[in-house]
Order: sequence, then structure tokens, then C-alpha cells
Amino acid sequence: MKLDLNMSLMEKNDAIAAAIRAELQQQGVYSINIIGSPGAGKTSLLERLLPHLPLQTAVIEGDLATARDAQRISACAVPAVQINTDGGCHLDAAMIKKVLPVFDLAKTDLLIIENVGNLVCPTGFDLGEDLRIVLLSLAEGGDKPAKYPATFLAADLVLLNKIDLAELCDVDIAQVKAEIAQINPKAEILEVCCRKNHQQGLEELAALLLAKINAKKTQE
Ligand SMILES: Nc1nc2c(ncn2[C@@H]2O[C@H](COP(=O)(O)OP(=O)(O)OP(=O)(O)O)[C@@H](O)[C@H]2O)c(=O)[nH]1
Ligand SMILES: [Mg+2]
Repeated sequence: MKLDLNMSLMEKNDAIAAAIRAELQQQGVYSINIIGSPGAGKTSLLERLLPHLPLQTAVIEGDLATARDAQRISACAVPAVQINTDGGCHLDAAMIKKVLPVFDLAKTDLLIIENVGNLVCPTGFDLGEDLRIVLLSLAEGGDKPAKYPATFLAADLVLLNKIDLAELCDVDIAQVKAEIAQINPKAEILEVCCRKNHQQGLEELAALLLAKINAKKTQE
């Protein structure tokens, strides 16, 4: 792949993302990029969702420091690699490209990338994904879609997590959904709860993802 020296940072990222997308497509790997604030429940979502997916899945974890999230995913018997950004507030396509050889892509159906916890910075960086999920914790307050519209505009699927805390946090779920629909009418919205013993919406989410993966396969 050729990268022109005069390319802007974003042009370079987009060129690498396009190469990743082509490689994953060639290997028959569907990919998902999950974006959400620190603590929104991204890793919890994966811990609860992975058992519902009858697929060979690989996970890339992005965090400023520690390998804790990759360890949590490995404990689910799913291959995981941790990227530490050492202060960086988002993953970029070059970081993904570098770690891809860790996985046996020929034997992988699904690659899930958990971005660095941040509702702003990851938005502009294409990672070569097929599907972008924005995970919103309702405990953060229902006004976040309106305040961070670019992130929700770029979402294919918005997950409303911590649905168990909505009432406690005075969040009107119907209002949140209406505000997301106003920003991005195309985004699908699902309610989930990722607490270990109070799971909700995970089977529905797994079915939705499997349908999307199958739809892409039949297009090819
Ligand atoms: N009440 C409630 N707590 C949840 C839910 N999902 C996750 N949590 C809790 O939220 C906290 C943060 O969860 P994580 O899964 O580590 O969040 P994260 O988005 O991966 O965090 P970072 O990777 O640090 O950005 C944990 O204490 C979880 O147990 C939920 O649906 N309801
Ligand atoms: Mg996490």
C-alpha cells in the first residue's frame, strides 16, 4: 500500500482503513467498532454477548493503559489482543493493521474492536469496520446524543446500556430514542443491560448481528 507524504492524517487513516476493509473482506471477516464513554459498559457488553454468538470471534481492545480488558475477554475463551495508546484518546487504522497478524483471520468470522473509552475522539477514525456501534450508558444522562451529535450521526447501531439505571437516573428512554432518531434516523436502537445477573437484550442483539453478517455474506 502506498501512502503519499502529502496526505493529511485523516487521508492516511482512511487509506489504511480501506486496506484493512479489503483484507477482512477477502478473508470473510465481518468487523465491528464499538465506541462509548469510559465505563459505559463496552467490555461488559462483550462478556455477555460473546456466549450468544456461534462464531469464531476475535477481539481487539483499546485502552490508554493496562491489559485488563483483553484479560476479561480471554477469560471468555475468545482470542483478544490489547492495544495501549499511551495517552492517545482513540484507536486509528494503523494500530489495527499492526495487530491483525496476531489473529488467524482465515479461521475468524467476526472481529470486534472495543475503542478507547471516549465519546468524541474515536468518531472521525475509520478502522475498516463493517458496522459501527455506539454504546450509550443511560447512567450518563439522556442528553448525550444531543450534546455529542457527530458520534451518534456516525453510528449504524446505538445500544442504550444500563437500562436498569434509567429510572434511577431520571432518564426518559423514549425521549433519548427520539433525540437519537432526530440526529440519525437510519441508526437502529436497542436497549440492553449487561449486568451479570440482570442481562437484557443480548439475545436480540446477537440475532441482529447474525442477520447483518449473513446479509453481507449473501451480497458477496
Ligand atoms: N448497572 C449496570 N452496570 C453495568 C451495566 N453494564 C456494565 N455495568 C458496569 O459498568 C462498569 C463499567 O463497565 P465496563 O464494561 O468495564 O465499561 P467499559 O465501557 O468497557 O469501560 P472502559 O473500557 O474503561 O472504557 C462496571 O462496573 C460494570 O459492571 C449495566 O447494564 N447496568
Ligand atoms: Mg472496556
